[in-house]
Order: sequence, then structure tokens, then C-alpha cells
Amino acid sequence: MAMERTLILLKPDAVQRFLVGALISRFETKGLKLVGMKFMRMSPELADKHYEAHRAKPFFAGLKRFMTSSPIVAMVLEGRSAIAVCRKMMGATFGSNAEPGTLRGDYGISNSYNLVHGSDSPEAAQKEIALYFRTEELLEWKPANLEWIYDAGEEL
Ligand code: IDP
Ligand code: MG
Repeated sequence: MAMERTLILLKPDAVQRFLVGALISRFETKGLKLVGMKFMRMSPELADKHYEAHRAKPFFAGLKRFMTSSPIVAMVLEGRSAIAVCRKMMGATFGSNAEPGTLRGDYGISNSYNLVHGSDSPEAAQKEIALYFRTEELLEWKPANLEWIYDAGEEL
């Protein structure tokens, strides 16, 4: 089973609502390893690149305004099947529709201000990580409890 890296953004609503700690805690508690993190402002240019696939959508202008309106937290998380695991943890796109137990289901009700972004495929993860982090900003380290997070008998 592959170890993967995924790009997670805590969106401006998460920062404004002081939910940064609560949301990071959920990913840490799951067993995902932090390999990069920054508190930053998304520029309009970065928004265009990040949401390239949505540029023709009717909600794009509002999405760009929202994402560039105030700071975000960008993170790279690593773990077994991290991309799918994080997407599952985030829940459905619209807060009003997201299942309880998911981040969007537990912390929000808005459809556009939905707290968190997560890469949706290995190709997207690779592209998105490179938009936010230089190689040297992603740190190689081994959690002391790695054998307990997974299974000491397994190949990691
Ligand atoms: P995802 O974030 O669950 O992958 P996408 O469909 O990729 O959802 O949409 C990207 C982001 O655009 C969403 O997280 C949300 O903030 C915003 N968005 C998507 N659809 C709508 C919409 O119909 N109205 C307003 N905002 C939307
Ligand atoms: Mg998406």
C-alpha cells in the first residue's frame, strides 16, 4: 500500500472562525504526518492556477474572491492512501450536504465556505504541492511512533 502526499488547505473561513487547531488536530489524530506547513495569503495568480479546472464555472469569480480574501494554512500531509483518506475525512463539497463525522459535516453548513481543500488524485496532489511548496520546505522525518500508527510487522 502506497505512502502518499496530499495538499490540504485550511480555507479563509477556517482561519477566520479560529478552527485551524481543531482541523489540524483531526488530521493528526488520524495518523497523518505533517511534512510541510505555511500560513499565507493566496494571490489571485495562485488562485487561477490552483482552480484552473474551475475557471469556466459560474462560481469561479466568487471562489477566487473568497480564497484570496484573508489568510489560509497550506499543509502537505503524508500517510497510507493519504489522498483518499483526506478526501473521505473532508466529506462532501457542500457543508449542508456533508455527513456528520466529516470535517465539512461537523464544522460548517455553507456550500461555498467549506473550510478545507484536499487534492483529489495523485496527479492533482503533485501539481498542487508544487504550487505551494519548494522541495526544501517539505521535511523528511520519522515519527517516533510510526510502528504504532501502522503495524510494526508491516513494511512501511
Ligand atoms: P471539492 O473542494 O470538494 O473538491 P470542487 O467541485 O472541486 O469541490 O470545487 C472547488 C471549490 O469550489 C469547493 O470546495 C467550493 O469551495 C467551491 N464550489 C464548488 N461548487 C460550488 C458551487 O456550486 N457554488 C459555490 N461554490 C462552489
Ligand atoms: Mg476539487
